Amino acid sequence: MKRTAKLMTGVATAALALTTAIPAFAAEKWDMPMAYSASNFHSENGVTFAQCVTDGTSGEIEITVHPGGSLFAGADIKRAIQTGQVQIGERLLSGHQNESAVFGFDSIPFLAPSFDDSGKLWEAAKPKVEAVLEEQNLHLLYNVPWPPQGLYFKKEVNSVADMAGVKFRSYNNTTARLAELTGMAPVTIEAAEVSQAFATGVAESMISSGATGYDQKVWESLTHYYEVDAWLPRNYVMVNADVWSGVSDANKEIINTCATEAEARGLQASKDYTQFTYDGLREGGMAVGPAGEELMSGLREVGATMTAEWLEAAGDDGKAIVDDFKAMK
Ligand code: PCA
Repeated sequence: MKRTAKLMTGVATAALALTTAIPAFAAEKWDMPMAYSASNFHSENGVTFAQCVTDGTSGEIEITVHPGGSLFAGADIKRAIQTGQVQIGERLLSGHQNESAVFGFDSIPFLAPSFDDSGKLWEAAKPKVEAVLEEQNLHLLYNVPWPPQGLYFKKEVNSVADMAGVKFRSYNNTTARLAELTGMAPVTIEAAEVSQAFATGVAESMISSGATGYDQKVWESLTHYYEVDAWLPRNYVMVNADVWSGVSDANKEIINTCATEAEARGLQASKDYTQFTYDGLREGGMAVGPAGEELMSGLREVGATMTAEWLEAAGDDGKAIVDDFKAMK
């Protein structure tokens, strides 16, 4: 009897709390798919951004993050936002160079291999990228670079010749092309699936950041990480343009503030994560260090070919991005 009374009190309190919590407006719920694991710094940053929007708009816009490709796989996220299946989401735009070569500006080998250069390159590319996104019904909120890209193997590699025949996991056109030009066999695999791919032997190598290798515990299958600093690709958080135009000016301002904060916080996390994850790979048992001179010079040759190919594909826009970037240096 006593127990029932206690229970009823609990229910009554909960009901009361519910009534007072119901806001006077119709709250909008936005789903935000993200491709990378929940523990990845981009995903953690996205969760903080989502909370900032939910809090800042007093729940008028409530964003729920779905990390790890759980709602849409990486390759499908952009289309899901464009077509309004979701309101917002994050995607690596260089995965869509088939739509516009401009999206590949952040994956050109050795053009902007440091955080500093990558920031300048983004400044140069921003108007062009935003223009393409606008045509695709997308509004960019913020973007964050991955740490510099290096090579993972399950053997010692000292030259491009040592890469021949290796099964190579790619994540965009650039990485697939790199594989082709170095005699490797590319296979496209989402970051969330790489540990499985390495464990089963579907792939035995990749180019990526220390972050993705660390998140995916690749030391369980791989042995070597070579710092190459090839490029710093970016993740972009985009909102459907129709959804965005329906947002009140006050809420747009709040979201923009949250986005500016997320961009700065994400950049810092990316920088901090670089060394942290190299240390983590080492603790996992991998050999981590700079690529040797012979390997680097071979990669630079391949990089020159890839740069020429990108400039050809991206035409005047591509040339303008590279020229503007070089003028900033
Ligand atoms: N991680 C992502 C993209 C770049 C990176 O560092 C990946 O490997 O898919």
